[in-house]
Amino acid sequence: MKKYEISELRNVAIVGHQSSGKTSLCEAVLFNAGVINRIGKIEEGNTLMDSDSEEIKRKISVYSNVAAIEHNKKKINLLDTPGYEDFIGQTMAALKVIEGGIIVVSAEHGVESGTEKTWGYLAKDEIPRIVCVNKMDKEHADFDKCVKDAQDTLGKTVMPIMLPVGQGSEFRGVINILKKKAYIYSKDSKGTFKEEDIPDQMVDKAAEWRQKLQDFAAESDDSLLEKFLESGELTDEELSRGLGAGCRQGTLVPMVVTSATTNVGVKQLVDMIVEMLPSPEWRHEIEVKSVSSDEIKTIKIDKGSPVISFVFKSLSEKDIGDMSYLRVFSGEVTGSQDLYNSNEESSERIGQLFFMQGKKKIDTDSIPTGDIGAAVKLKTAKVNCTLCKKRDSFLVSSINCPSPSIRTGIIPKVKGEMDKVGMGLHKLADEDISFSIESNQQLRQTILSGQGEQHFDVIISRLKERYNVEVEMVPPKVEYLETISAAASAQGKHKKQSGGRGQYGDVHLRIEPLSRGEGFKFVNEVVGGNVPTKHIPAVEKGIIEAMEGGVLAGHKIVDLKATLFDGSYHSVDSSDAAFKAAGSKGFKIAMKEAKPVLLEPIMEIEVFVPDEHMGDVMGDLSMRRGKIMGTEQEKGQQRITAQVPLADLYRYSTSLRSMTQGRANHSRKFSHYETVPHEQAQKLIAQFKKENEESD
Ligand SMILES: Nc1nc2c(ncn2[C@@H]2O[C@H](COP(=O)(O)OP(=O)(O)OP(=O)(O)O)[C@@H](O)[C@H]2O)c(=O)[nH]1
Ligand SMILES: [Mg+2]
Repeated sequence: MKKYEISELRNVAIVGHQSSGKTSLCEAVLFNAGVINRIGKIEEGNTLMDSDSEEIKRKISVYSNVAAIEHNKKKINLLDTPGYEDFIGQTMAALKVIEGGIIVVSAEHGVESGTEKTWGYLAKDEIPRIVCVNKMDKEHADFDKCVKDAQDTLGKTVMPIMLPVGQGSEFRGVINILKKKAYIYSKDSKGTFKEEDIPDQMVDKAAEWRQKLQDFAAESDDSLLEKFLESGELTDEELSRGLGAGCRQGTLVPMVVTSATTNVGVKQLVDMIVEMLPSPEWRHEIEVKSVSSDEIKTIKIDKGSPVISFVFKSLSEKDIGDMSYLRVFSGEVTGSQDLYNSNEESSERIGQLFFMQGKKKIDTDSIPTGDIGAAVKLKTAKVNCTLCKKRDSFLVSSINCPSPSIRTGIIPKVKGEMDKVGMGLHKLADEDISFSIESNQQLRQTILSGQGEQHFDVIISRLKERYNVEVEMVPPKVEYLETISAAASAQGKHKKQSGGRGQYGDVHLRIEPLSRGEGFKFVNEVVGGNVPTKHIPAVEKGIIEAMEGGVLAGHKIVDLKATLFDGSYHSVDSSDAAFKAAGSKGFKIAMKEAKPVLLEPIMEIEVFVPDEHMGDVMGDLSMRRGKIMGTEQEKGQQRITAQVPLADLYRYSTSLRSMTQGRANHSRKFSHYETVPHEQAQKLIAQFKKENEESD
């Protein structure tokens, strides 16, 4: 593949709601550009972008994949992203390395939750974008509704630049409003078309939009405004220039229309990518941090600037090797170059380099400024690492990925394979920044935190395929605690006489509740040396050890004060060990009398939900024993704050998504511990007893 100057490049992410046709659209674009010689189908599992076994099995995109086309002397790197929120980590990685976005909308469904979310991500970074109304050939396709929907929910900046000729099975071409021409496609999905005059019934509509676009273009550029006021008309070239500038400044979001599977309108979409979306120079500069000084520097996006390349994806597979996908922000990455991984603080020798067409590798001796490629067999490069010259040691900021919102416990199907599972998971985590692993010693459970059920399914499937271990998902255990709700006193006497020196320790102690979070306090009130001072720390140690496993369900005991107020000793048989045992014993007896209770973790959650789903979400929260702390209107939706027991939040993300068609989301953080209500506690205690009996 030819190498392109920075001004000739376009890095574009294809984003949008699940199943809107992103991958199919890429397939048509790649076919028209001659990269592939037949149009693959999702149903047949033979598309270039969804070529991974997980994607073929599920018939959805799971990874962000890259492929490039050459069009009108420009190179377009397409990044096809998954629409399912479960794979948001992949989408966010793609958004880190592009300067333009195509938001694909289904012509049948209009703006959906995934449309709004991806629009939000692009808008936040002010990334120029185009809205593409796809599936125009579907029976219920409704272009006018899509325009209205987009203008109402995304904003008036969205304006059609193409109009459909026909709708549903009649959809056969597109009208370019700027050029005042119609392009009528062949019916064989080959993407060939004839230029024609705008059909009579569409002339007025096209003129109406052209007028609006003209007004907009004139307003966005002073020199055009002057011309417009003078002559009342802009040339095609002037109009296109004004609209392109508007798109790059974010004041205009052009809307185009396609059918990916029948390959209609796709050529005009690609024309618009080249004309409207910017080259990588658009960023002008990139902010980096120096590893040594934490100082922030801005580096000009330029061939002559220091090398700054960023790993946004890594893949380790038998058939293609260990690949690190690189976006070169400045300078140039060349084969046999010595670079430095600033995150891992280690040297990297660059070897073979490639441009990627899905999983197909095309050799290159360098990746120029602004371009995207991949390096093979880097030693330490993981997703989010910056590769640059050692003297620079720059760090590019990390991919902005939402923190994992759902958890599951996992256990190996074959006992004793936990180490193998752990190793596999850590390797997968090098490639996927959107999940985390926690080995909880206290609970004796490995807990995965991720983005959704499908995300877990893919991780588990990968573990089996790559590392040959099978695991099962189990509900994550909750870290309960125990405490007391009343004061109690007890004697603990440890006395043994078994030939030779005996053991003797005797203590009287009192325990009293403390407030939540106060932990443990030990007070010595012994008078007259009834417990010799040197053995008192042993008594405290005995109590602390006994607090490790509570009397109700074996959980750690917290929040109490223990006072040692009396005891007795034996001049020969008393020892630290005997007093420690006495301390433990006395404590356990007192515990039973002190009305022990279970404590459970309470999470503070924030739920963002559209007004119409508010009732369902509130009802569900109260079923989950949630206490609503407040609700307020924020950015056109409701923000609910609530305190909910962690035990009742299992699968919350999944049920929230299904209750709201994916339009709500939540975040959570630990708040405090609270007493478990009596009925619930009895169930937990019974369950603990049963598990104990089973393991005996
Ligand atoms: N009729 C029709 N079907 C389409 C069109 N585009 C896509 N489809 C179908 O819609 C389904 C989803 O298409 P994909 O290309 O996988 O959609 P996607 O947006 O990539 O999906 P995810 O990546 O999983 O979010 C498949 O069954 C496609 O064949 C279109 O323009 N017309
Ligand atoms: Mg897809």
